[in-house]
Amino acid sequence: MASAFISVLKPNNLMALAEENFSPNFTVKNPIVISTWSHGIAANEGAWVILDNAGKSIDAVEAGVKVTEIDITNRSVGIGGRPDRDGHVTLDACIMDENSRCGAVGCIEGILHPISVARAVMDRTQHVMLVGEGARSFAIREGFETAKTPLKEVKKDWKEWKKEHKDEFKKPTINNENHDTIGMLAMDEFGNISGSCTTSGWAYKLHGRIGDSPIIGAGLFVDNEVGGACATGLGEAIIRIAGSHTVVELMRQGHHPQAACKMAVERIIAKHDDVTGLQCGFLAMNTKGQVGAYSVYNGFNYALRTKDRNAI
Ligand code: SD4
Repeated sequence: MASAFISVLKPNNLMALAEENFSPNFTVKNPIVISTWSHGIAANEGAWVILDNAGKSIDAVEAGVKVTEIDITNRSVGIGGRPDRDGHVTLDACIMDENSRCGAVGCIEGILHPISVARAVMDRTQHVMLVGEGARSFAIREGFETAKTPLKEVKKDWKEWKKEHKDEFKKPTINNENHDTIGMLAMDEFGNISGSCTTSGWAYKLHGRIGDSPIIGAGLFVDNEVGGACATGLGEAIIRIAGSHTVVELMRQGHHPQAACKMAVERIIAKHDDVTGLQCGFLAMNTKGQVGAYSVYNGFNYALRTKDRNAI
Protein backbone atom coordinates (compact mmCIF):
# COMPACT_ATOMS: atom_id res chain seq x y z
CA MET A 1 0.00 0.00 0.00
CA ALA A 2 1.34 3.38 -0.98
CA SER A 3 0.63 5.08 2.32
CA ALA A 4 3.68 7.30 1.95
CA PHE A 5 1.67 9.35 -0.49
CA ILE A 6 -1.01 10.22 2.02
CA SER A 7 -0.78 13.76 3.24
CA VAL A 8 -3.07 15.99 5.17
CA LEU A 9 -4.35 18.97 3.27
CA LYS A 10 -2.69 22.15 4.28
CA PRO A 11 -3.64 25.12 2.19
CA ASN A 12 -0.44 27.06 1.80
CA ASN A 13 -1.62 30.46 2.82
CA LEU A 14 -3.92 29.74 5.72
CA MET A 15 -2.56 26.72 7.49
CA ALA A 16 -3.60 27.92 10.92
CA LEU A 17 -7.19 28.20 9.83
CA ALA A 18 -7.09 24.75 8.30
CA GLU A 19 -5.64 23.20 11.45
CA GLU A 20 -8.30 24.89 13.50
CA ASN A 21 -11.07 23.70 11.20
CA PHE A 22 -9.95 20.13 11.58
CA SER A 23 -9.67 20.10 15.36
CA PRO A 24 -12.42 17.97 16.97
CA ASN A 25 -13.65 20.92 19.05
CA PHE A 26 -14.03 23.30 16.15
CA THR A 27 -17.59 23.85 15.04
CA VAL A 28 -19.03 26.61 12.94
CA LYS A 29 -22.36 28.19 13.56
CA ASN A 30 -24.59 27.87 10.52
CA PRO A 31 -25.11 29.15 7.94
CA ILE A 32 -21.92 27.82 6.43
CA VAL A 33 -20.82 26.99 2.91
CA ILE A 34 -17.69 25.15 1.80
CA SER A 35 -16.49 24.31 -1.69
CA THR A 36 -13.54 22.79 -3.46
CA TRP A 37 -10.51 24.67 -4.74
CA SER A 38 -9.81 28.39 -4.78
CA HIS A 39 -12.59 29.10 -7.27
CA GLY A 40 -14.74 28.17 -4.28
CA ILE A 41 -14.21 31.66 -2.87
CA ALA A 42 -16.28 33.29 -5.62
CA ALA A 43 -18.76 30.41 -5.66
CA ASN A 44 -19.26 30.64 -1.90
CA GLU A 45 -20.10 34.33 -2.31
CA GLY A 46 -22.84 33.35 -4.75
CA ALA A 47 -24.21 30.90 -2.20
CA TRP A 48 -23.78 33.33 0.67
CA VAL A 49 -26.19 35.87 -0.80
CA ILE A 50 -28.89 33.25 -0.32
CA LEU A 51 -27.74 31.83 3.00
CA ASP A 52 -27.33 35.24 4.58
CA ASN A 53 -30.91 36.13 3.67
CA ALA A 54 -32.48 33.16 5.42
CA GLY A 55 -32.49 31.22 2.15
CA LYS A 56 -32.46 27.46 1.76
CA SER A 57 -29.28 25.45 1.35
CA ILE A 58 -30.57 23.86 -1.88
CA ASP A 59 -30.94 27.30 -3.49
CA ALA A 60 -27.56 28.35 -2.15
CA VAL A 61 -25.64 25.38 -3.59
CA GLU A 62 -27.26 25.89 -6.98
CA ALA A 63 -26.57 29.63 -7.08
CA GLY A 64 -23.03 29.13 -5.77
CA VAL A 65 -21.72 26.77 -8.40
CA LYS A 66 -23.45 28.72 -11.17
CA VAL A 67 -20.82 31.40 -10.54
CA THR A 68 -18.13 28.88 -11.50
CA GLU A 69 -20.10 27.46 -14.42
CA ILE A 70 -20.40 30.88 -16.01
CA ASP A 71 -16.73 31.78 -15.55
CA ILE A 72 -15.39 31.30 -19.07
CA THR A 73 -11.79 31.41 -17.85
CA ASN A 74 -12.39 28.18 -15.95
CA ARG A 75 -11.08 25.20 -17.93
CA SER A 76 -12.61 22.46 -15.81
CA VAL A 77 -16.16 23.61 -15.08
CA GLY A 78 -18.91 24.85 -17.38
CA ILE A 79 -18.74 26.11 -20.92
CA GLY A 80 -15.11 27.25 -20.66
CA GLY A 81 -14.17 23.63 -19.95
CA ARG A 82 -11.83 21.49 -22.02
CA PRO A 83 -13.41 19.10 -24.52
CA ASP A 84 -13.20 15.34 -24.80
CA ARG A 85 -10.81 13.82 -27.31
CA ASP A 86 -13.36 14.30 -30.11
CA GLY A 87 -13.68 18.00 -29.38
CA HIS A 88 -17.01 17.96 -27.50
CA VAL A 89 -17.31 19.82 -24.19
CA THR A 90 -19.51 17.44 -22.21
CA LEU A 91 -20.60 18.53 -18.76
CA ASP A 92 -21.57 16.56 -15.63
CA ALA A 93 -23.47 17.90 -12.62
CA CYS A 94 -25.61 16.83 -9.70
CA ILE A 95 -27.47 18.30 -6.75
CA MET A 96 -28.96 16.84 -3.54
CA ASP A 97 -31.12 18.38 -0.86
CA GLU A 98 -31.90 17.82 2.81
CA ASN A 99 -34.74 15.44 1.99
CA SER A 100 -32.47 13.16 -0.07
CA ARG A 101 -34.07 14.46 -3.24
CA CYS A 102 -31.53 14.54 -6.02
CA GLY A 103 -31.02 15.24 -9.71
CA ALA A 104 -28.19 14.84 -12.17
CA VAL A 105 -27.11 15.34 -15.77
CA GLY A 106 -24.23 13.56 -17.45
CA CYS A 107 -22.42 14.22 -20.70
CA ILE A 108 -24.62 17.21 -21.54
CA GLU A 109 -23.39 19.55 -24.25
CA GLY A 110 -23.84 23.25 -25.00
CA ILE A 111 -25.92 24.16 -21.95
CA LEU A 112 -24.86 27.13 -19.84
CA HIS A 113 -25.91 25.82 -16.43
CA PRO A 114 -25.86 22.03 -16.08
CA ILE A 115 -26.46 22.37 -12.34
CA SER A 116 -29.82 24.04 -12.96
CA VAL A 117 -30.76 21.29 -15.39
CA ALA A 118 -29.84 18.76 -12.67
CA ARG A 119 -32.09 20.70 -10.30
CA ALA A 120 -34.88 20.61 -12.89
CA VAL A 121 -34.49 16.84 -13.25
CA MET A 122 -34.97 16.68 -9.47
CA ASP A 123 -37.86 19.16 -9.30
CA ARG A 124 -39.73 18.55 -12.52
CA THR A 125 -39.35 14.85 -13.35
CA GLN A 126 -39.68 11.52 -11.62
CA HIS A 127 -36.10 10.64 -12.52
CA VAL A 128 -32.73 11.25 -10.95
CA MET A 129 -30.41 11.34 -13.94
CA LEU A 130 -30.54 12.27 -17.61
CA VAL A 131 -27.57 11.93 -19.94
CA GLY A 132 -26.33 12.96 -23.36
CA GLU A 133 -28.74 14.03 -26.07
CA GLY A 134 -31.75 13.27 -23.86
CA ALA A 135 -30.44 15.59 -21.15
CA ARG A 136 -29.82 18.31 -23.71
CA SER A 137 -33.29 18.04 -25.27
CA PHE A 138 -34.84 18.14 -21.81
CA ALA A 139 -32.82 21.28 -21.00
CA ILE A 140 -33.87 22.99 -24.21
CA ARG A 141 -37.49 22.00 -23.75
CA GLU A 142 -37.43 23.40 -20.24
CA GLY A 143 -36.04 26.70 -21.51
CA PHE A 144 -32.42 26.52 -20.30
CA GLU A 145 -29.90 28.75 -22.02
CA THR A 146 -27.58 27.20 -24.58
CA ALA A 147 -23.96 28.10 -25.32
CA LYS A 148 -21.54 27.34 -28.11
CA THR A 149 -18.60 25.17 -27.11
CA PRO A 150 -15.68 24.75 -27.12
CA LEU A 151 -14.49 28.32 -26.77
CA LYS A 152 -12.10 29.41 -29.52
CA GLU A 153 -8.96 29.31 -27.37
CA VAL A 154 -9.96 25.97 -25.84
CA LYS A 155 -10.43 24.51 -29.32
CA LYS A 156 -6.97 25.73 -30.27
CA ASP A 157 -5.41 23.95 -27.26
CA TRP A 158 -7.34 20.79 -28.09
CA LYS A 159 -6.07 20.82 -31.68
CA GLU A 160 -2.51 21.11 -30.43
CA TRP A 161 -3.10 18.33 -27.93
CA LYS A 162 -4.45 16.10 -30.67
CA LYS A 163 -1.39 16.71 -32.81
CA GLU A 164 0.90 15.73 -29.97
CA HIS A 165 -1.09 12.79 -28.70
CA LYS A 166 -2.63 11.26 -31.77
CA ASP A 167 -4.27 8.06 -30.50
CA GLU A 168 -2.78 7.88 -27.08
CA PHE A 169 -4.94 8.52 -24.04
CA LYS A 170 -3.89 11.39 -21.83
CA LYS A 171 -2.67 10.27 -18.41
CA PRO A 172 -3.97 12.45 -15.62
CA THR A 173 -1.39 14.47 -13.81
CA ILE A 174 -1.67 15.91 -10.35
CA ASN A 175 -3.41 19.22 -9.69
CA ASN A 176 -3.46 20.42 -13.21
CA GLU A 177 -6.48 21.34 -15.25
CA ASN A 178 -7.98 17.90 -14.75
CA HIS A 179 -8.72 18.42 -11.08
CA ASP A 180 -10.76 21.52 -10.57
CA THR A 181 -14.31 20.34 -10.30
CA ILE A 182 -16.44 22.41 -7.98
CA GLY A 183 -18.20 20.53 -5.20
CA MET A 184 -20.16 22.56 -2.67
CA LEU A 185 -21.86 21.81 0.67
CA ALA A 186 -24.02 24.28 2.55
CA MET A 187 -25.92 24.29 5.82
CA ASP A 188 -28.57 26.97 6.04
CA GLU A 189 -29.78 28.75 9.16
CA PHE A 190 -32.44 26.08 9.63
CA GLY A 191 -29.69 23.47 9.95
CA ASN A 192 -30.50 21.80 6.61
CA ILE A 193 -27.64 20.55 4.42
CA SER A 194 -27.56 20.39 0.61
CA GLY A 195 -24.80 19.84 -1.91
CA SER A 196 -23.91 20.36 -5.55
CA CYS A 197 -21.16 19.30 -7.90
CA THR A 198 -20.39 20.39 -11.48
CA THR A 199 -17.53 19.80 -13.92
CA SER A 200 -16.39 19.44 -17.50
CA GLY A 201 -14.59 16.35 -16.26
CA TRP A 202 -11.34 14.80 -17.28
CA ALA A 203 -9.84 16.88 -20.10
CA TYR A 204 -9.59 14.97 -23.40
CA LYS A 205 -11.53 12.00 -22.03
CA LEU A 206 -13.14 9.45 -24.35
CA HIS A 207 -16.37 10.75 -25.85
CA GLY A 208 -19.29 9.57 -23.71
CA ARG A 209 -17.26 9.21 -20.53
CA ILE A 210 -19.04 10.21 -17.33
CA GLY A 211 -17.03 10.72 -14.17
CA ASP A 212 -18.00 10.68 -10.51
CA SER A 213 -19.30 14.25 -10.43
CA PRO A 214 -22.90 13.61 -11.57
CA ILE A 215 -23.18 10.32 -9.71
CA ILE A 216 -25.03 10.57 -6.43
CA GLY A 217 -22.92 8.72 -3.87
CA ALA A 218 -19.68 9.18 -5.81
CA GLY A 219 -19.15 12.91 -6.51
CA LEU A 220 -21.72 14.04 -3.96
CA PHE A 221 -23.83 12.67 -1.14
CA VAL A 222 -25.97 14.30 1.52
CA ASP A 223 -27.87 12.80 4.41
CA ASN A 224 -29.37 15.54 6.52
CA GLU A 225 -29.19 13.38 9.65
CA VAL A 226 -25.42 13.06 9.25
CA GLY A 227 -23.87 15.56 6.86
CA GLY A 228 -22.60 15.80 3.31
CA ALA A 229 -19.52 15.07 1.26
CA CYS A 230 -18.27 15.87 -2.21
CA ALA A 231 -15.29 14.80 -4.25
CA THR A 232 -12.76 16.08 -6.72
CA GLY A 233 -10.07 14.29 -8.67
CA LEU A 234 -9.92 11.19 -10.80
CA GLY A 235 -13.56 10.16 -11.06
CA GLU A 236 -12.94 6.53 -11.90
CA ALA A 237 -11.16 6.01 -8.57
CA ILE A 238 -13.87 7.87 -6.66
CA ILE A 239 -16.66 5.82 -8.24
CA ARG A 240 -14.87 2.58 -7.35
CA ILE A 241 -15.37 3.22 -3.64
CA ALA A 242 -18.67 5.18 -3.92
CA GLY A 243 -16.54 7.92 -2.39
CA SER A 244 -18.90 10.60 -1.07
CA HIS A 245 -21.36 8.04 0.25
CA THR A 246 -18.48 6.30 1.99
CA VAL A 247 -17.45 9.54 3.69
CA VAL A 248 -21.02 10.20 4.89
CA GLU A 249 -21.39 6.64 6.19
CA LEU A 250 -18.10 6.96 8.07
CA MET A 251 -19.41 10.17 9.64
CA ARG A 252 -22.60 8.30 10.55
CA GLN A 253 -20.44 5.85 12.44
CA GLY A 254 -19.15 8.76 14.50
CA HIS A 255 -16.01 9.78 12.65
CA HIS A 256 -15.11 13.44 12.40
CA PRO A 257 -15.43 14.74 8.79
CA GLN A 258 -11.66 15.03 8.59
CA ALA A 259 -11.12 11.42 9.69
CA ALA A 260 -13.89 10.24 7.36
CA CYS A 261 -12.28 11.96 4.35
CA LYS A 262 -8.90 10.49 5.28
CA MET A 263 -10.31 6.97 5.59
CA ALA A 264 -11.98 7.24 2.19
CA VAL A 265 -8.72 8.41 0.62
CA GLU A 266 -6.88 5.53 2.29
CA ARG A 267 -9.42 3.13 0.82
CA ILE A 268 -8.76 4.51 -2.67
CA ILE A 269 -5.03 4.16 -2.16
CA ALA A 270 -5.45 0.60 -0.93
CA LYS A 271 -7.44 -0.33 -4.05
CA HIS A 272 -4.70 0.79 -6.46
CA ASP A 273 -1.32 -0.79 -6.97
CA ASP A 274 0.06 2.46 -8.28
CA VAL A 275 -1.22 5.89 -7.33
CA THR A 276 1.23 7.80 -9.49
CA GLY A 277 -0.75 10.69 -10.92
CA LEU A 278 -3.89 9.60 -9.12
CA GLN A 279 -5.17 12.63 -7.25
CA CYS A 280 -8.49 12.51 -5.41
CA GLY A 281 -9.84 14.60 -2.60
CA PHE A 282 -12.93 14.73 -0.41
CA LEU A 283 -14.56 17.60 1.41
CA ALA A 284 -17.14 16.98 4.14
CA MET A 285 -19.37 18.71 6.65
CA ASN A 286 -21.43 17.23 9.47
CA THR A 287 -24.58 18.46 11.20
CA LYS A 288 -22.50 20.03 14.00
CA GLY A 289 -20.82 22.34 11.50
CA GLN A 290 -17.52 20.47 11.65
CA VAL A 291 -15.65 20.26 8.38
CA GLY A 292 -12.88 18.11 6.98
CA ALA A 293 -10.93 17.52 3.79
CA TYR A 294 -8.25 15.13 2.66
CA SER A 295 -6.55 14.17 -0.58
CA VAL A 296 -4.08 11.62 -1.88
CA TYR A 297 -1.49 14.30 -2.53
CA ASN A 298 -0.95 17.71 -1.05
CA GLY A 299 -2.21 20.64 -3.06
CA PHE A 300 -5.95 20.31 -2.73
CA ASN A 301 -7.66 23.21 -0.98
CA TYR A 302 -11.14 24.43 -0.26
CA ALA A 303 -12.96 27.65 0.52
CA LEU A 304 -15.08 28.25 3.59
CA ARG A 305 -17.62 31.02 4.17
CA THR A 306 -19.47 31.79 7.39
CA LYS A 307 -20.72 35.03 8.90
CA ASP A 308 -17.24 36.02 9.96
CA ARG A 309 -14.93 33.97 7.78
CA ASN A 310 -14.25 33.97 4.08
CA ALA A 311 -11.09 32.06 3.42
CA ILE A 312 -9.28 29.32 1.58
C1 SD4 B 1 -14.05 13.75 -13.13
N1 SD4 B 1 -13.98 14.21 -10.79
O1 SD4 B 1 -14.68 13.97 -14.14
C2 SD4 B 1 -13.99 14.82 -12.08
C3 SD4 B 1 -12.81 15.68 -12.37
C4 SD4 B 1 -12.44 16.54 -11.21
O2 SD4 B 1 -11.46 18.21 -10.21
O3 SD4 B 1 -12.81 16.38 -10.10
N2 SD4 B 1 -11.72 17.52 -11.33
O4 SD4 B 1 -13.45 12.69 -12.94
